[in-house]
Amino acid sequence: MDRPIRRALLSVSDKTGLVEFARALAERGVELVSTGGTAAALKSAGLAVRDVSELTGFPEMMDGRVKTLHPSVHGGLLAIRGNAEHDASAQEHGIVPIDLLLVNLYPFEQALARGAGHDEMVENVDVGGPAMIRGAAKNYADVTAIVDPTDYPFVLRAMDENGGATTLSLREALAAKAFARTSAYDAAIASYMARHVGESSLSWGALSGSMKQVLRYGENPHQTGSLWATGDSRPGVVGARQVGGKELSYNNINDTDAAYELVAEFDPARSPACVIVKHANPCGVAEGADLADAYRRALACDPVSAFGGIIAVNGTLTAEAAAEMVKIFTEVIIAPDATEEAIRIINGKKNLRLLLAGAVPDPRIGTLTVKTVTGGLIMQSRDNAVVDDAELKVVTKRQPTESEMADLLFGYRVVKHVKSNAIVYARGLATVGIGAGQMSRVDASVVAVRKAAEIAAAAGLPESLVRGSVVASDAFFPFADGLIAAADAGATAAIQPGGSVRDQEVIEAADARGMAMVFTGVRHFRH
Ligand code: 93A
Repeated sequence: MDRPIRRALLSVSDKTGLVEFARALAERGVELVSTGGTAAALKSAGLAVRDVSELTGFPEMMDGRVKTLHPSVHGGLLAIRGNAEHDASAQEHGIVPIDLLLVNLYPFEQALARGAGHDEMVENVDVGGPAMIRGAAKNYADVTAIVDPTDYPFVLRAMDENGGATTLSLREALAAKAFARTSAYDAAIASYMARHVGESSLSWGALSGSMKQVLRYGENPHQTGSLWATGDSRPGVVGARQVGGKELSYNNINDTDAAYELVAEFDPARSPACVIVKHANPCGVAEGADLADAYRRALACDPVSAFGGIIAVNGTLTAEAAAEMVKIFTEVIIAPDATEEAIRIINGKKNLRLLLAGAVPDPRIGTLTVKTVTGGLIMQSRDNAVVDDAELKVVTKRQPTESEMADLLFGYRVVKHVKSNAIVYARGLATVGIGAGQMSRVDASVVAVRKAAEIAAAAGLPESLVRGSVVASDAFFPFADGLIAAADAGATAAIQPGGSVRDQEVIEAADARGMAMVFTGVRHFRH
């Protein structure tokens, strides 16, 4: 049986929403116990609250370094309710149960972000807070541990629906979150200390780097993360100036990099272009009359996936483009530059980050890429092959028309930046279907065609935009089936590296369907 919450210990540095939550607990008959600053905030709001020193019998001491580190607190959190031995110990030592713990920690990450000095960083290492969080989370069978103000309503609702108690499933979920929080917190401290003692530079043969930033976490909240600057001075996400929004996450950086590398394939002097990326893959790419037009056209490829995406453009962000972009939720926009008016529009969205990279990188420059493997790492020069430099060969009876050729080159620029196996359908210098990361090339095509059909249906178009498009493949079609699937879907021309032992079969299949096909001789695997 879940026991009603009778006593809560509140100890928070970030006091947002504290008073309202504490009042809601008090109204539900919960006794409030608090540390110094938190208790003061509650008392000044007129709430009855006991100081934690009443529980411990010790004053808060040593500049607050020792406030809650006491058996009265940890016994109250950790005692297993209904366990005879635990109950007896509690009885003997006058320890009262604490049923709910609300803690948020000394703001170590914020101190780091504002460049606080070392002494201040050390003072911002919270000891008592994580200990209590861990204790409460370990004892989730009986104790509710809250580390995030956004969870207040869930806790109150559960109490209201459950006779003043929370449910086991909620406590369990909150415990998982609590451990993720202390883990990320410790990771930030560990990375900071490593840097402090000089472990902030790495060198792997030709590549060396220095730590630029400890990230809140890695790809997932239980992973640590950090950002490193290397000798690669090409304009991009690492060197960019951020002019709005909160700190970038690991995934934001990864996705923004993918978006900017792809948009850099489009020469700004030749055409305004826009890329929208989700999960490191483009979900819409287009050239346009201007950046606003390019954005609208890129968005049309897959407006559903674009939600929460990353946008990259290859020219100075205009107010008109910015005004289009803020219409849906976007995580990051990266551009070489932006007008004052565009910056003002972007800054109107509190959490939207704008990165100004100064210029677009030259896609032909060859730097290194690195990937770790168990026991080591693999390194390679980056894929700096550009389709304009390739020796293109038309292998079919029919030559591509001028507009097919433009779309083929467009599609090949894009497919280079899509995870393999990759298939891209393009039409009118915009993507109309993208199939990414499939183990079979035919499946990549199926995904792209299905996506295009869904988009056409949602937009009320009479037929899929793949009909009359061209298809780009990041590697050769090993058999004719992939090409036939594209032809059946309505593609009129294809571009691919060629080089399969069955090339002849594939060419004959294209000829039989009146398709034009171009070989590039350059493969663009990307994993
Ligand atoms: O300095 S501590 O590591 N020692 C403690 O015993 C302790 N107990 C709670 N930090 C401690 N806390 C932290 O104090 C909490 O994690 C919270 O961030 C902060 C709340 O302090 P106050 O209520 O005085 O504002």
